[in-house]
Amino acid sequence: MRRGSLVQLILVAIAAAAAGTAIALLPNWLPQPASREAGRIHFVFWFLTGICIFIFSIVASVTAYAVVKFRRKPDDDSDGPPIHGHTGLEITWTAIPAILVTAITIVSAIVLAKDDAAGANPLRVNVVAQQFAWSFYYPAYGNKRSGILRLPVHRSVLLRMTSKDVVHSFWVPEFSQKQDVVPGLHPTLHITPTRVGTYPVICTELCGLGHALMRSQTIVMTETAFDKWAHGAQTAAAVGGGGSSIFNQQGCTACHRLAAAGATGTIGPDLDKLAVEAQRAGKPLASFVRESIVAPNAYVEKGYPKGIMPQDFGTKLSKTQLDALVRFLVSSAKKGTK
Ligand code: HEC
Ligand SMILES: [Cu+2]
Repeated sequence: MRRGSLVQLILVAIAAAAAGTAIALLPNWLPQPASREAGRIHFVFWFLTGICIFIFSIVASVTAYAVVKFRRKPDDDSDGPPIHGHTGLEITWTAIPAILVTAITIVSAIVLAKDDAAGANPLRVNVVAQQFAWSFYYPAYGNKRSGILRLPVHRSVLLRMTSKDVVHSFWVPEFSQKQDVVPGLHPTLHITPTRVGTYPVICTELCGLGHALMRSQTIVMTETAFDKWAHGAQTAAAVGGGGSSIFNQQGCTACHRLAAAGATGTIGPDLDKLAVEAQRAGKPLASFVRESIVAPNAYVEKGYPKGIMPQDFGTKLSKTQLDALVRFLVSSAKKGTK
């Protein structure tokens, strides 16, 4: 190859590498990582992307060079010269990919092993998925239940997952890990949050009519704030809890708007308008509220999908809890209409 051709080849390769790097870096492809594990996964991602840009620049430059340099002349119908391989070239294009693939394997294996190492004393949280809601239980705090995944920052957390019905999949984009939740299996996922903040919890497995609505939140808090929440909530649960705290703990807030509980959900009907809704259903307020919780399908509010509201509150809540909840909703509805 002549010197000038080599320079052209290198120039095209540099241009291709620059274009590849711009496409990789300019759009914000990935969310800012919020866990130690996500940081490592992002490292693997960029390691791979770097290798891809390198390979791309070689392929693009050789292709462009060949297309321009060896273009057929308009009146040239002859065959090209026969070529019988090139041992040096073949060794090179086998050895380089082999080295790269081995490097990817080693880096990925190290990251997988590190990400799975939960340490001796992780905070255990049981994650329960069901059509179409997430519940989180804290065995270390009297099996405290929450509709929101609250985690202390910088603490190793081990999530153990259960599905009550079909296959769901747990995903927090900022944690970079996805875990399928298959009925009958109890997969675990290890997370060490590194950033205080609120991030979405998303179901990423098509699981039925309400799949798109199967969302919650994870709130990463300081150790002190988490302790306060965990212990405070436990006491409330121990005494049966007021209607407002039951409303929060049971995850009603994720789907309903209710000023009295500071809830802003939009998946289900606005519970600040309960009095009007009961009237429309033609039922007394208290029995309408009770029926809506215990048997949501008995009356389905117009414009809202059937079967999204969990069907098992009737069995999950104790009688005292249910009474408190109904009292709370009825009294806030009455206040709302005054
Ligand atoms: C996954 C979302 C979701 C959750 C969680 C949820 N709901 Fe609902 N809820 C709905 C939807 C959707 C409807 C409307 C369809 C229906 O009536 O089944 C509804 C209806 C209702 C109604 C009847 C309102 C009306 O105007 O008809 C009441 C009352 C109610 N929910 C209370 C609660 C309470 C209390 C909780 C917590 C214990 C709760 N919901 C949890 C989605 C949810
Ligand atoms: Cu789901």
